[in-house]
Amino acid sequence: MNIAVIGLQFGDEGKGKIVDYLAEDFDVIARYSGGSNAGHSVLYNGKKFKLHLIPSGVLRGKIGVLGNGMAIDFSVLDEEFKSLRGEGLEPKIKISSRAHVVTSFHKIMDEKEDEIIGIGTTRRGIGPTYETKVKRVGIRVGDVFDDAILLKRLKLATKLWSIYDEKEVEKEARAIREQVRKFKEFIVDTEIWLNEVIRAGKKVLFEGSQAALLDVDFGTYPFVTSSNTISGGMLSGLGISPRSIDKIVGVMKPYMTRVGAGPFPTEIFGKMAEELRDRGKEYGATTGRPRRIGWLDLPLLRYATLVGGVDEIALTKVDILQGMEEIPVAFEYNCSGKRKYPPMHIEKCEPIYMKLPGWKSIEDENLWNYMKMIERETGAKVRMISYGASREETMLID
Ligand code: 2SA
Ligand code: MG
Repeated sequence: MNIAVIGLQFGDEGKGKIVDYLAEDFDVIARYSGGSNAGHSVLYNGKKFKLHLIPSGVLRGKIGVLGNGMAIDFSVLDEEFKSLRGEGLEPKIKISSRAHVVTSFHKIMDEKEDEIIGIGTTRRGIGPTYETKVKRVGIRVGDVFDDAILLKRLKLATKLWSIYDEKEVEKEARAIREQVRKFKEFIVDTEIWLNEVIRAGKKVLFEGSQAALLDVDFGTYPFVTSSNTISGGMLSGLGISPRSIDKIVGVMKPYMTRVGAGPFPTEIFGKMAEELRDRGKEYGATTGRPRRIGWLDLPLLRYATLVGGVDEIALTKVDILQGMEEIPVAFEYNCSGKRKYPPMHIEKCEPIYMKLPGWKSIEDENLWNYMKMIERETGAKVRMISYGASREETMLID
């Protein structure tokens, strides 16, 4: 069985931990979208690792794939390698020759553009890298090994955005070459490698980054990331058949968080929000930004499980709400009539809340009723609950 793990909210649902937990049973962990905008926190041997590019399961000695759908910043990859090697871990990875390279010019553009657009991006150059990709002036990993192609693409991008002059283009080309060449031994046509591995019966875990509500097509556009983060993104982001994915697991928290700008109908402020932020350590793993906090939004959750084709749910961070008397949940929206699913423009909607009884422990019936409610509303089965950062604080449900 090959399974996929995706986020069902605005990111930071705990995908890193879930992937790490499941990784044991798999041979390969493959990422298909985003880049160093992602921050996956994983506890390993009592130490906390923040991974941005390398798939989480690699800590367990599995082979990690950085798929063609990714935007790769090799300076970040270098840092990540150094920190893992510092812990005596030698990451085994395969980097797609067709993934796009994030250059310093993409990062400059991200800063400049976000000042104007105001999405609140992570400023890691991800959006601009996908921009140059679809504009057909991007630099793929494999392009870096051809000097003429590399220079031509950089010059074109520079002309289009007038970021730097000719002299700087040469300097940038040298820097990119140097960074990417360090990883030469890991660069392959991952679409071929991965399909052959799948055909040979090896088990693959597909690791999502960001989340369904940040998907460029189905998220709260324009406040989204620039790639397809839902299950559909795996097919084009790795070059595999939909039939290679046997099961899709969605990860969610019993409350919600969001970093950056954009609509968040169930957002809360004040003391309660601060308390949950503290208890849940809700700060960006990449940027350290405090995350916005809100209650569970069922219209958005139903939508995310629907477009994500989610079969099973991993419910994380149940310990953070533990001890609360009542837990508010938005069951429907009121936006010129009641709605079960979100309309395109959710900022015009008023959430209609219900209060559910809180839980005092993992065994508490109220938690199990809450999970049944989620199953009823989404049609997906809750198969895992997580109640702490460590592996041991995870329960599988039959
Ligand atoms: P970008 O940089 O172009 O992808 O930003 C576009 C929007 O997507 C959001 N985004 C994220 N939201 C939550 N978590 C993310 N990863 C890091 C984390 C974020 C961090 O794990 O905490 O450290 O700040 C992530 N990556 C992108 C982003 O906030 C924009 O709203
Ligand atoms: Mg994160």
